[in-house]
Amino acid sequence: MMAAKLNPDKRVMAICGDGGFMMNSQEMETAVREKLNLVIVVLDDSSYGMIRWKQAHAGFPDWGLQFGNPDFVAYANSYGATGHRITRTEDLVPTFEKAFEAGGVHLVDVPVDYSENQRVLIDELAAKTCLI
Ligand SMILES: Cc1ncc(C[n+]2csc(CCOP(=O)(O)OP(=O)(O)O)c2C)c(N)n1
Repeated sequence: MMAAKLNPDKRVMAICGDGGFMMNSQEMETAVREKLNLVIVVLDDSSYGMIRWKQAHAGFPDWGLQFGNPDFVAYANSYGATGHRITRTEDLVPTFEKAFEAGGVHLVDVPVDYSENQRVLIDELAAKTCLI
């Protein structure tokens, strides 16, 4: 929010996990009141995803790391911001473009799928960095 405040002519995007976002989401009121130009991306997996994934990788039971979310589009709209939901990958960039062009505070709800984490972040990364 401060980046947007200090740089009103630049495109500012906040990329948040759904868990982290919901710990401070009431600050959308400030962003709207301050008339900021800000695009908030919420990576929506209804979990503390990285913790869940790391714990699974370490062999711990999967417990207490999933939660329900509000309807993020309705939630953003209720603050006077503009909510968007991505349902197709090809809509992602055009939605960002439209949000930046419109100005004001936008929330973009982006469902994410961690099922490829093992392949991308462990197997392929290790191979590319000669760790195996
Ligand atoms: C106020 C506060 N409480 C708890 C934590 C511990 N913590 C660090 S990351 C995390 C989970 C974040 O989940 P999310 O934002 O959904 O990110 P994901 O890993 O799913 O992308 C938590 C609970 C924290 N950093 N701050």
